Amino acid sequence: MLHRKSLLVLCILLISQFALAEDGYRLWLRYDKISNASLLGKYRQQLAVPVITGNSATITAAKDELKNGITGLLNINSGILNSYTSKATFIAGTLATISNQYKLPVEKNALLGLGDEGFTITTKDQKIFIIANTDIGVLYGIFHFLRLLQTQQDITALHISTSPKIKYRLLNHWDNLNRTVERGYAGASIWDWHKLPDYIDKRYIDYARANASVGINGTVLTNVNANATILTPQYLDKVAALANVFRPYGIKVFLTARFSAPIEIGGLKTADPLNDTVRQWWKDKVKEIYKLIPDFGGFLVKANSEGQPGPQDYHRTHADGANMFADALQPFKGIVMWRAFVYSQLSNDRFKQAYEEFKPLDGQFKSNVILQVKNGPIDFQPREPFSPLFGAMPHTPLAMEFQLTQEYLGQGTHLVYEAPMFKETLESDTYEKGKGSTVAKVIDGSINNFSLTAIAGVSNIGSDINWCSHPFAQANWYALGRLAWDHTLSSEQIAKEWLQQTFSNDPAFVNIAQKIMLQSHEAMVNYMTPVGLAHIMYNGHHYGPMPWGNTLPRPDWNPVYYHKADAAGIGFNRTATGTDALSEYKQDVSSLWSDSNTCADKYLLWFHHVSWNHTMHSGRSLWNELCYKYNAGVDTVKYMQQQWNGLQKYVDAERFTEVKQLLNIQVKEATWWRNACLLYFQTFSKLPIPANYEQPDKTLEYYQSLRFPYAPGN
Ligand code: GCV
Repeated sequence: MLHRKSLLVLCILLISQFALAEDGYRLWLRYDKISNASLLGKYRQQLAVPVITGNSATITAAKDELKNGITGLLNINSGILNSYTSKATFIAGTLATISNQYKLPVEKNALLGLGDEGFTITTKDQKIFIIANTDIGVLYGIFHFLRLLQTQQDITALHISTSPKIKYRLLNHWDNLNRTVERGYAGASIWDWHKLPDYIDKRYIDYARANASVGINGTVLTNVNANATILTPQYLDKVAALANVFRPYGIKVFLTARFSAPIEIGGLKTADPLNDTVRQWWKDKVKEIYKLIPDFGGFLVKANSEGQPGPQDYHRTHADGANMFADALQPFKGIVMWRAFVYSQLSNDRFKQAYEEFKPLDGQFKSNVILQVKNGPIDFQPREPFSPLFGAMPHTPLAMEFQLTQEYLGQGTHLVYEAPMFKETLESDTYEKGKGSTVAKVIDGSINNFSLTAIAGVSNIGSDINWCSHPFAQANWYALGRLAWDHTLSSEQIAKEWLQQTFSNDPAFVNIAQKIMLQSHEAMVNYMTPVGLAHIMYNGHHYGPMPWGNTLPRPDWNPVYYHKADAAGIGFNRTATGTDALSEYKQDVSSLWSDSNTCADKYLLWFHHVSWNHTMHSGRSLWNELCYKYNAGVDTVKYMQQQWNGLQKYVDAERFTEVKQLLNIQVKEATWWRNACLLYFQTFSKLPIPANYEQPDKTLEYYQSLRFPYAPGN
């Protein structure tokens, strides 16, 4: 008897523990009850009689979301009505469905100007209206409204109108069909290809909700290092099942196309893009895809890069290759995202190669091709100057590719909020059409008048319960969506609203946690690659420092190629006396960076080989500046750790402890980066690390002896 009783108590304990589990699965869509009683009262009144008009899978999703939201946040059980009643306090729907039922609260033309995805949220006659031209606009409006509630905004007089600045707002998954994720640090791929199409994991729906909540409207399901199997009928059925789940949330699926697929799965002898049989093969394949997925988005292609096949295998150009896909997709309104991440070894500087290959092709791509360019010229380093292709291709739409997954940014263990890094690139001035021609304006199409615009984030999502492994890595997914919708939002605002929704609205928490986030990127640059260093990580898995790396067959895979440290100094001379990569930028940009005395410190070693005694803007010598920055990076992480530890009372035990443990690792790893790099560079500078800094407690040989054969994500 006693035994049964204690079993019962144990069960109740376990259940209540489970109910309180804060595993991060809910992301920023938590909808926990609002504790501020007066706000709760007002919100309840305003949502007493909610109406959502319309009738589609998307409107059902909008109703479900609002229902979920208000049940959780307001703890009320309002049924969502389908049509207008005079008692309605909240009305959402399309222009067409609302104008049938109620006098429009805003000018019709203003609404039409919001396009296919925009919406307005307006208060009139003490009622809140969410109106859009399409059902998906309504869903976006509902998510925006729920964000207002979750961040506890005043909703008494709302006048919001917004539409996305970028047309295609995408995640790029580097997910393989065997469920490994290239450069993924959050577990296995969320796509369970084996069980698809019959088994629909609940995660797929929550993934779609999360994306739609920040305006992400497309997903490339497969790795750019592509596998042709995804294009076989068996796998296309699986892709179609995912597309069916995502469609109500406005998310289109895209696939990566392996250039050699006609040979591998089509039995052809060639994949030459000018060969008629090959062209027909792709046309047939595309037709087959659209039959299954009528709103299929198109292809993302990595060609002639890092061993991937491509048009150059047949002495054709990237434009020939891209246009072959464009022709096949054009009848269905599909697009080709052709990646510009190429570095063929033929030139004297990897920095220059994408420009060298693509600039001459400007104007040669079909109108449904967009060139997808990484933010910097090399490869997602902690800090890069913007890619010189931005500003150099007036006749070709350019998409931005950011990397959310932290391949070079501390992988799964470092808290690094990436929005400041994204903003730094977006706000850089290319001077393409004079001052103010920012990268953001190049990619939103406004500089060259393109309507085909895109921004992509290499996904950091995996099967881990909290999706992204590090609780703060979710913020990078969130930020990508928010900035793709509106690149003028500030990093501060995005951090704040993410924290409020994900953790707590208490200003005592938000202010400090926001500071932690905002200093994290600069801290990481400092403890990894300060003053314009780049690409000094370990070979292969890219985990940890290896500035001494010099064993790979290609020079531009080796860290020593990038820093060029020697007895005279350090850095890569990319001025006219060096590789002249600077000349790929407009004169107004290159002149900012071409003189080592005036070049911004943060880019100095990107463009100059300078002596260890070079005087920096701080007045310190370069060597002392390196010591200063490396130490500042470590100190900031220690400070972040201290600040986080002070937040214990505001955060649930699970996530508090998780972040605390990860910050402990980050402090260790930042110290490792600092010590290994300074000790190595010291072998050239022959200068002491100033005594006021913590001295390395291990030898360079020790750091050089470390091996990580099983580092993840490779
Ligand atoms: C998908 C870097 C990464 C590769 C990645 C490549 C790319 O080189 O290390 O894993 O491959 O970029 O963006 O194509």
